[in-house]
Amino acid sequence: MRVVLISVITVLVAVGFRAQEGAGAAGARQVVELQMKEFAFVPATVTFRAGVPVEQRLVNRGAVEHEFMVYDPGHMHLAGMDPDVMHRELEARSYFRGMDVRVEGKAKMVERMGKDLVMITLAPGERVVLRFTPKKKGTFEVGCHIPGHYEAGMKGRWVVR
Ligand SMILES: [Cu+2]
Repeated sequence: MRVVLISVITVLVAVGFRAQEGAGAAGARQVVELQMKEFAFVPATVTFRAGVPVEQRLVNRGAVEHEFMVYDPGHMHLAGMDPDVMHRELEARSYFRGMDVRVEGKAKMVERMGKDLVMITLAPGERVVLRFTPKKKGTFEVGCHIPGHYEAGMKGRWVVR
């Protein structure tokens, strides 16, 4: 059992995460902290294993508010796009569509479309925990679309293997 656990931890640490053994029969879970600041997501790439429950901590360590959205950017050119058009596009392309995402903690805003998580806005110092199990595999984008932030480099990669 110890050898198996160490192997799991080694794999998850290798892709940039701390892993903790879940309580009870649930088994492994992926614990990730994603920080937001001016103007970046840290780390710039987060990688998940599909099918393994995630505990994602999202923290705003900046001095201004920031948004967290995850979506399939496709071939869209987001820079310069009309903000309302872009927001609707990103809602439709949200990674979390059709998923059950729990958000715990105080956030300035948690936006859902129906039951689907679309966006989380955090004021400086706020932190939340998201719990979900990723299913769709691929490479997606994390972005903050408060005017000027994305253009200043506030985006990251969200990889599910
Ligand atoms: Cu931002």
